Order: sequence, then structure tokens, then C-alpha cells
Amino acid sequence: HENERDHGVMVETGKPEVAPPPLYQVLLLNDDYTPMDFVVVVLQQFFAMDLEKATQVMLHVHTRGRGVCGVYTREVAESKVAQVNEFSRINQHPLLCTMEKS
Ligand code: NFA
Repeated sequence: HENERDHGVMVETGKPEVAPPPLYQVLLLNDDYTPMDFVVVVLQQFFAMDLEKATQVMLHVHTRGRGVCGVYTREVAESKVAQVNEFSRINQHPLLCTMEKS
């Protein structure tokens, strides 16, 4: 059944036959009101960061205005953005998550 499998390479030419999907950066935006501890929890819960990495990224967003939480395909990135913004809304914090093509 080797011939039924798609290895992503044309047998004759060696040229890729399937384009890689576009990737999207998921970003957090700084604001003046969201508690730092809440941002750290978001980065741990939704982006699988440990406490040290989440604290680094939170401080980057705090000082630079925005920062990348992860890079994903469009559907996964859209899901992260929706989940984070819903979690912030429920907790009455203005934290915003967005995405842009990488
Ligand atoms: N700037 C926020 C504060 O001083 C902390 C924060 C960091 C908010 C990263 C949003 C993103 N409490």
C-alpha cells in the first residue's frame, strides 16, 4: 500500500505537490487594566506555556505593546483568539487577542 500514501513529493520530479498551509501569529495586546497574573494564566492555559515562559511573554507584551503567543494554521489561530477573548470577557478584563498572517 506504499503507493496509496501521500509523501508530499511528485514521484517523477521531486517537486512538492501540496503547498504548506499559511501560518498565523496569535498576538496579545497590552492594555492598562488587565492584571499581570491574569495574562500569565491565559498564556499557561491557552498556549501551554510554563510559568517562566508565560511571565517572559507577558512582560514583553507589557513593555512592547504586543507579543506573539504562538503560530498556528488559520482554523487553530481563530479558535485560540475566540477562546481567549471569551475568557477575558467573562472575567471582565479588556485583554485583547488577535491574529495576523505570519
Ligand atoms: N499592562 C498591564 C498592567 O500593567 C498588564 C498587561 C500585560 C496587560 C500584558 C495586557 C497584556 N496591569
